[in-house]
Amino acid sequence: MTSIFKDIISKIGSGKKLLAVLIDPDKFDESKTNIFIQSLPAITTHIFIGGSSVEINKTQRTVQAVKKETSLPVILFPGDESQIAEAADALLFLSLLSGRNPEYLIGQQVRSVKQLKDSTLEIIPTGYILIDGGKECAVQRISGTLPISQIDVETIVDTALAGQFSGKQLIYLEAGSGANYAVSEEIISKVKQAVNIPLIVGGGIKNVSHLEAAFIAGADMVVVGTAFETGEFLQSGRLKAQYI
Ligand code: 1GP
Repeated sequence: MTSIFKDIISKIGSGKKLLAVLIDPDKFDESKTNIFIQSLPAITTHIFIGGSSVEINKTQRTVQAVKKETSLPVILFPGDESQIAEAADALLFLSLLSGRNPEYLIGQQVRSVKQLKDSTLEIIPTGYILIDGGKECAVQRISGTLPISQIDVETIVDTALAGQFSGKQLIYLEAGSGANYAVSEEIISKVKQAVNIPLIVGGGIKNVSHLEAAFIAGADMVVVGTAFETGEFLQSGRLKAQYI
């Protein structure tokens, strides 16, 4: 199989934009996997699976159910080391760079090695940056770290660049699942200008206009979770331009 990361680079290189739909296993009804997958818009390019805290083995069951119904790449977006499922295609190996809690910078990562060292999962080092989305989110609560204020654009840009300099292959700007407001276009645009690795943006993207604004500002991939769970995204109309 082609490397998921190389495929992302190649698609971005040819001017495409990517949409990842996030499934939180704890909120997902496996018996409705087929209906959920069929309902996804044609611009969906990836499925992310993960949550801040997921019941043991639920991630594995969700990955298996989803893989049966789609050929889209399935990428783990784990809240912790228990959410590693071999049946997925790749894993975002996240470091929470906005925080100063060693457990989420390197602790969970070291403990996951026993499971990952013989794994066939493609591991993609990802700099994960939590940005204030207007309310306390699960990442903030569980990691015990504070998000960076949206006003502090310079710190966000420097954090993203520090991630790139440390060898991360992706930067993920996260406003938190169900955020009141998404990462601003100014932040997306300034981070995009600063880094030369793919930029993922997620949290609080509720409709097609938010998605389009993030794409135009410079996001290479946008992640949408809650608005697919509620159906809000699908009712929000069509994209104005062709992105894929
Ligand atoms: C959260 O970025 C994702 O980790 C998606 O957020 O649920 O708000 O779409 P939403």
